[in-house]
Amino acid sequence: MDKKSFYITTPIYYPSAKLHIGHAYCTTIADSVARFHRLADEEVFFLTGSDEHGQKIQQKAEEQGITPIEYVNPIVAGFQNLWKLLNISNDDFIRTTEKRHEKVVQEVFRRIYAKGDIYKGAYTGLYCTPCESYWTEHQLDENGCCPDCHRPVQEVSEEAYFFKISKYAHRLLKYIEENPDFIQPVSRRNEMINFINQGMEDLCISRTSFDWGIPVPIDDKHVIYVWFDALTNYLTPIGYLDDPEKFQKFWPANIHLVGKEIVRFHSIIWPCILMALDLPLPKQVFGHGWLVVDGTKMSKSIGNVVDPIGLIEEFGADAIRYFLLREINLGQDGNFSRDALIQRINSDLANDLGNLLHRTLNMVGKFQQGVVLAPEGRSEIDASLIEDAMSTVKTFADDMNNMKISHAIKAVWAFISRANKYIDETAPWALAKDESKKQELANTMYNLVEALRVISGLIYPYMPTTAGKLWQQLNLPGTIEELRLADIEKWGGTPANMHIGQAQQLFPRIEVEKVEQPVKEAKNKSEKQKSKKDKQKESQPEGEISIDDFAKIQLRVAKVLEAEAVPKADKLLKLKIDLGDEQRELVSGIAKQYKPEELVGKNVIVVANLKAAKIRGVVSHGMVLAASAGDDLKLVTVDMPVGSVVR
Ligand code: ME8
Repeated sequence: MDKKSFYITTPIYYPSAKLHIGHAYCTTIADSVARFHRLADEEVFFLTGSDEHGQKIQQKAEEQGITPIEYVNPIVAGFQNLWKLLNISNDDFIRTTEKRHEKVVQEVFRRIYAKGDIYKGAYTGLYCTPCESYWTEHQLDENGCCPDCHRPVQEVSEEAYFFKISKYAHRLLKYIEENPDFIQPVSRRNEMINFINQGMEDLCISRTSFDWGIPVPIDDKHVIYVWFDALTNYLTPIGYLDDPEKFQKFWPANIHLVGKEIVRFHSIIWPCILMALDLPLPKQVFGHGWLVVDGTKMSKSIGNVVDPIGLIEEFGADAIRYFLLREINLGQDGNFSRDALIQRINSDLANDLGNLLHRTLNMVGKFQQGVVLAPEGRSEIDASLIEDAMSTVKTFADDMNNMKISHAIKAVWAFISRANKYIDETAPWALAKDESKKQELANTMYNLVEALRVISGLIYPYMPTTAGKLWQQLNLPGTIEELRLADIEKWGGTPANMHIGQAQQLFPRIEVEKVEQPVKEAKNKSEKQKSKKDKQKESQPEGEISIDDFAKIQLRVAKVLEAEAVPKADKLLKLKIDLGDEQRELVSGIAKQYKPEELVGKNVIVVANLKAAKIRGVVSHGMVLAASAGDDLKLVTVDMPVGSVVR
């Protein structure tokens, strides 16, 4: 049976400046969607590229005394390099200056002209040079400027070719109304309906005032106006003119993913061009929001442009990809902040995911000499883990099919937390001490490795390199690229008697320089959460927390292995503790009440999932519980095995 096909595009970017993290955001979204559909065993075509013509490029080249192609070549090479560094899996990269594209644009012009939908006229209008857009009077902003960039527009008058967009307005409106998924999110759809209802004028599609463009095939005084040229890129690489079979497979496109400000071009002008060509319309135009820095859109003039290459070098591509996809609800604007990025790396990647892998590999190594033994039977806890895994795969697939990317990631991370909790609930270190619990231990180890196998597939669209590392460290057969959704929709794909691989750190924890840092972040976070809390307040008396709030705190029994004073801090002791499956260091303010030697061997209770902080140069990873009254203070001790969960 033929595979289902899936065609996704990003916009083609202007080589007028270096790309910033906002552009990387758009391409990363498309990449995660393309990778998901490959995982779902579909035949995917993922296109990105560069939009190289137009007056602005010509002007910049002239300013530098070089030709336009000399100007764009190194910039476009920079785009391609960035996509490589970011692990973008595009199947083609289209440059609008390529011959293959010129041929298609000219043919599209010829066909529509032959049909009578392109005519020559005179254009007197308002033109925004930076946006390369014509506007009508009523579209301008309140200051009479460009409604997109708010810069002044110029009145221009010249001979030009026009495309009879007005002829298609009624058909387009009907199509939008009958196909609710065509323009997403809904807010953009409503905007477009309003736009069409205001009345559509024919579109000027040629210019004579510059020559950096594709010549109009019937009149070489004119070059084709950029949007007519740019939008047609979506037809070029899928064989519109030269490979009918390929074209049949991939057209209409499943998703044109674009920024919110260019939804209009994709959901109004582009469908009209397609209707004039008698081609079916794309299934969806999805308008994503902007990535802003401190609430402002990135711009060179403001000086808040974030360079993705520097970030990739510092934190790695997967961490950046994860942050962009997780942090921002697709369709809404989202804020980029270094602090938030570091917090995500530490809590979600190093802590949640890294710890799960590390703890699992450590325990299989320590308790079963590195061999994953065959499971037999299932406890209630096992069954609930498995049920959770399978429902997570389903949520993930549904969400990814519906472009709810951050929602899908949240579901995956909820499962990662669930698997970490499973370790606490089953307490394998205790099972390992009891010969009669050998099979129970084998089952637990199997389930953890199997959960990580499923997780590798679930994180693959977002963090392909990390997913591959996970796969390798588990030593699973084949490669992550060969894995298919169907393989993780069933529990039990990990072969029994498999030897696990070498454990290596996935994400080093990024040390927070100052202790104040987490305080500042916590403050920002608490401000953001304020309105949420306000809502909760209505149903929850002040000072009370819900059971869900309490469940966030992981309390565990730990044995103090070593204790020593922290230099130049008379209240602080540095403790080394054993949590059963790992050892850690933490700092505790108990030096006034306890001598170091009194503490060694004590079983204390520790907040195990407290965010790490640097205190007097020591990274403290957890907090010991103590009861205090005035100056009197006593550690909470308990006679239970190390690693036990306190609830
Ligand atoms: O518009 N956050 O090219 P472009 C999120 N050549 N997305 C952003 C962004 C930000 N801060 N800044 C830019 C063009 N983008 C045309 C497209 S398609 C046939 C022709 C996004 O390089 C922007 O929203 O100006 C747009 O989708 C894309 O980058 C390309 O912008």
